[in-house]
Amino acid sequence: MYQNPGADDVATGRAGALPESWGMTPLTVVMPTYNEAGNVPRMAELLMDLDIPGLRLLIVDDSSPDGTGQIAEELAQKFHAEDGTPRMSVMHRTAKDGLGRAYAAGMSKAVEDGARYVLQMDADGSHPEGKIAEMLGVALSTDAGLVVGSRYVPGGTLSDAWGAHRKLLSRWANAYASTILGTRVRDITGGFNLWSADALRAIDLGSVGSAGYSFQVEMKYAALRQGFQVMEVPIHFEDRTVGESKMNLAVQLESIAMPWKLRVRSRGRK
Ligand SMILES: Nc1nc2c(ncn2[C@@H]2O[C@H](COP(=O)(O)OP(=O)(O)OP(=O)(O)O)[C@@H](O)[C@H]2O)c(=O)[nH]1
Ligand SMILES: [Mg+2]
Repeated sequence: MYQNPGADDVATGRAGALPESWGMTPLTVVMPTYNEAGNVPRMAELLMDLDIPGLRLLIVDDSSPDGTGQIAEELAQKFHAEDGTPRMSVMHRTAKDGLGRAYAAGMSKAVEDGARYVLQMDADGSHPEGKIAEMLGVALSTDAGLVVGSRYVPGGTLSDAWGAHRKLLSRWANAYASTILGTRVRDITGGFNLWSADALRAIDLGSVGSAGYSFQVEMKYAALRQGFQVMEVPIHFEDRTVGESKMNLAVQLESIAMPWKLRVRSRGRK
């Protein structure tokens, strides 16, 4: 039986206990990085310290000028499973090619290598690693194809460091995409998502068009269109404290256009 975390655990984001066999489930965390040298060591330690022995970490680095890829390689030497196999690996890509493309490449590799579940996670500490056990527990106990770490279900919260303007913009962007697409996922723009390998195979990552942040919306819409059950688990979303944001105008414009593109495409298929 999956044990629900208590109210305190939900508030603090601490891990709920998973049955031993569930903790052995092959789960790969895919983490795209671009200039995250100040964050990657801490993230790797946090993930490896979780009581989830089946968890592996795949860093997808786009040749970060600050040496993130090399730092990650050195870290990867440190972490091994009991049978001696590596728990952490690094995929090196040649150029900065967008968060969406990095995710598509890393998630495909994770599924090819045998992951049963794949978790998307940013490297900047925004996503609570203490919620991973709960998300995996929900996936295993409900058979959902996608479990969203959600800022916008009851219990979900945003960093206090975000001013009212930024909070409103985030809410608005989320409402914009879900209204155009007619979906009921509360956090459709969020980037902390656990996928079953079956859902990822059905979606076909090679067919995903988003280069940047609209990847999150495109993927969730594809899961819904394929008929997969989607669950949402409340999370607290922290602000980045180390390093710089990679958000720029080009990816913002892509995010504005993408819901319309997806809508037109899906109507064409009806
Ligand atoms: N490999 C790769 N990773 C990227 C790219 N763009 C962003 N990332 C990573 O994707 C994750 C999310 O990017 P952020 O810059 O934190 O985006 P954000 O969360 O919208 O922005 P902040 O609120 O400023 O943190 C981070 O781990 C980045 O390092 C890219 O082009 N390639
Ligand atoms: Mg961030």
